[in-house]
Amino acid sequence: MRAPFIAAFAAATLLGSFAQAGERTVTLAVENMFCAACPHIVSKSLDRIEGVLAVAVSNEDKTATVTFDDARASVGDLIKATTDAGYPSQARPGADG
Ligand SMILES: [Cu+2]
Repeated sequence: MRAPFIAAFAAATLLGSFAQAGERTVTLAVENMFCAACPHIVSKSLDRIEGVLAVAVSNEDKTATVTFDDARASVGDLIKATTDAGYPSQARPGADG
């Protein structure tokens, strides 16, 4: 009777790790944001990426905080999107994790 118990435990553990693996938030330091329209452009460029769940751009801090599904998008994808839109960015030290 031990095997079913172990299988159920393993399944629960697996589900738990899946739930944690998917969603990830990173803060990007964004260059070239000089006017009120810039944050919208940066935000749009990130929103377009498949797997991006939420974007919050701060014109004051010159940052973009992005929540994304790390099975469908990577930090590199985010950086490429803002850079292609004219706003080079990089992951904030220590924020990548
Ligand atoms: Cu602008």
